Amino acid sequence: MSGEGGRGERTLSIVKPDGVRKGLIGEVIRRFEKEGIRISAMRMIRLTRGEAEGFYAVHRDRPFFGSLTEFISSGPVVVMVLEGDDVIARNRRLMGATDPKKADKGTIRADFAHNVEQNIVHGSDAPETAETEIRYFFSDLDLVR
Ligand code: DAT
Ligand code: MG
Repeated sequence: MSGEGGRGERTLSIVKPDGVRKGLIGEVIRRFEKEGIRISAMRMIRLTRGEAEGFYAVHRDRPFFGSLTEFISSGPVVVMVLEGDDVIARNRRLMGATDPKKADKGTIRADFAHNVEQNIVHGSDAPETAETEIRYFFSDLDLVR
């Protein structure tokens, strides 16, 4: 599948431990379905600290890395592959800004996030990172065609 925009674009979504704890798995999925975003793979897992550090390796040198990886490994998460036209940007719009105080009204983070760290959902930010992140959790055999 091409990493370019348009048809068949895909992205990784995660309902983070706070989203699972708050009972928001269904709410997040409902928002995807309402937008016509297709889910082509989905699994519930609990990341080890090491797996969380691998996933967030790009943020290794940030001051919040320790706290972020502790949080993301603090409970089960739901990892999903989303597919559709322009789905990377569409998912980012549904999520809202990283900091819920700056997120647009009606976005997942504005509606439910506690703060900049406990912000309910993850979404890939570009085609290259989407492919890397999908590979971190899923093989081709996991993806519904
Ligand atoms: P996003 O999740 O919107 O792509 P990001 O890639 O910049 O945001 O950061 C990844 C995660 O790291 C983010 O969801 C929560 C955490 N994070 C980012 N900035 C932070 C900060 N200033 N303080 C604490 N955690 C932060
Ligand atoms: Mg990011």
